[in-house]
Amino acid sequence: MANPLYDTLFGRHAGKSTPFLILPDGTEITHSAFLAMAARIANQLAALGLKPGDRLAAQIAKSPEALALYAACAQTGVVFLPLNTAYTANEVTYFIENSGAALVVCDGGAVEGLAPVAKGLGAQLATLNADGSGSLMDGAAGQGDTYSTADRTKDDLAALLYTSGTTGRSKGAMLSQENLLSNAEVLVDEWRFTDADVLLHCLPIFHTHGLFVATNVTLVAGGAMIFLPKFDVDAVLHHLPRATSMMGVPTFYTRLLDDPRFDKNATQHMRLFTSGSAPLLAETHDRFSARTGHAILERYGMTETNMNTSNPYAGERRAGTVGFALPGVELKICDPATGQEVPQGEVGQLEVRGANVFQGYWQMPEKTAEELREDGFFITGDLGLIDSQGYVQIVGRGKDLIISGGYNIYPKEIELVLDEQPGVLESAVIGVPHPDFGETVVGVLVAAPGQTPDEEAIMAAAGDALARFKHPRRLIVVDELPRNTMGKVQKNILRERYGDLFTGA
Ligand code: MCA
Ligand code: AMP
Repeated sequence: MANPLYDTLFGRHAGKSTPFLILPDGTEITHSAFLAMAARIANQLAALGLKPGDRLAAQIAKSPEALALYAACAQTGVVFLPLNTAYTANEVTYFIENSGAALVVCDGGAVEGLAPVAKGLGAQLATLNADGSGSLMDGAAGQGDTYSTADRTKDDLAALLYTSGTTGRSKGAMLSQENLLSNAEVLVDEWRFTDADVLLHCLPIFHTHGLFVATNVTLVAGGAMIFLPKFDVDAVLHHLPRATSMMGVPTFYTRLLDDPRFDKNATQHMRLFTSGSAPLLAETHDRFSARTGHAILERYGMTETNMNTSNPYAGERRAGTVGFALPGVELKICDPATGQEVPQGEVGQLEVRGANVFQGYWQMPEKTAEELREDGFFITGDLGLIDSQGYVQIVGRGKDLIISGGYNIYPKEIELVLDEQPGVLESAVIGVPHPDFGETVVGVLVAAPGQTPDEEAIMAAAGDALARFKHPRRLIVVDELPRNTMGKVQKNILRERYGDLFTGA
């Protein structure tokens, strides 16, 4: 029986008493204890009737048990569908319905909202709380410590990760075992991870960065993770001495640089800091080098593709660039209109192909065909160029997307909510520079004739519909939106007009 994902990430550590997770209070969970916990959950999933290929939607806090649930899905062949804990019940309803999840695992506090939803959609519900308690673990406690791993191939689906779209509806990116494994193995080599590594893990585990890049890389290498529930400057400074490496979004690094305790002394033992999910300002890269002597290694990826490019481990890690295509990844810069490659050095849209590229969007063949070419190249929607030394630079986005603190926010989704509000004729949502989050959300509204939009009521309505991190940080009422001759809203003009709302520049 074979199961490439389970065998490579987890099975290989069977019987090892080496530490895998180091918790904030110093408690250690060994590789074998973690595998036993995962097997108990796997048995429980089987007892609940889950079969290979079924989807399991999980909106749960970061905990060792939550990570063991991911391992249990790999072992049982169940497709793991992790969800941002900030999503509202409204948002989660869509994911359960669209994925046809067989089981929803949520925090006990969310049961009231989600139980009727799950019932209505024919899904079972189990709970897993931040402290590891709940009905899932109650059931697992009575189960055996070993599980007969489900037979799977590298082409079978391992995970479904939802990513929003410019149309406002999220799409489930289907990731196969091969997509995840090939990328983790390449990154281990490129970034020289070994079993001596201790990764300071403070990213959430419901997105590619924290779940696949950080966790899978550590698992392939056989190292350990200091597993913090979330990013917090004091906690990072406290645990840094035991770490060898850290992965983060730019906000982590700007927040650390704002603290004078984060200096050469605190970081001299570190082997590697990586950054991604959002552009790292060259200025942040330079301040980091000056303060610590470390050059942050910036890389570039997407939910649909895992990681595509990386600055070199040994060569120059160049500020403002995302480095070179990873081994096994082909990257082209193309004219968005024709799909033809543009001459070297010119700006175009990035397209990528490789074993890292996803299988398509769950039950959305038309969307898949729009973004995944027949020859296997994926159209990223990012604009960039390749400089004279081969470094890839991301210079902008062809897609209407805001990245706030590493979370992607699609303006369309917010505009749909704002447009529905009483007193609002129409809206345009833009991202503007923000000193902490990189970018933040601003809603520009046009009032319906003779009416005055009630900003408080609008924000309350947004609260029910949208996760907190998507809420506009400012609403601005204008007489009309700037439009081009085709009638399209000129967001670039709005971004210019309101660009210094939060930076005061
Ligand atoms: C929290 N809030 C946010 C964000 N996070 N608002 C906007 N953007 C955010 N990212 C809200 C909170 O709900 C709170 O609202 C208020 O902002 C202040 O919270 P604060 O305590 O400052 O936030 P935090 O809890 O410290 O979180 C900030 C964070 C976190 C640490 C930067 O957002 C984070 O861990 N981001 C990492 C995201 C990530 O992993 N992305 C990878 C995606 P209120 O005060 O009103 O309650 S994967 C990806 O993009 C691709 C594949 C790739 O290349 O990696
Ligand atoms: P997601 O939808 O969460 O997968 O986000 C992927 C998007 O994040 C990419 O298409 C880019 O726009 C952006 N991104 C990720 N890493 C970087 C980076 N290092 N620099 C600039 N943008 C990035």
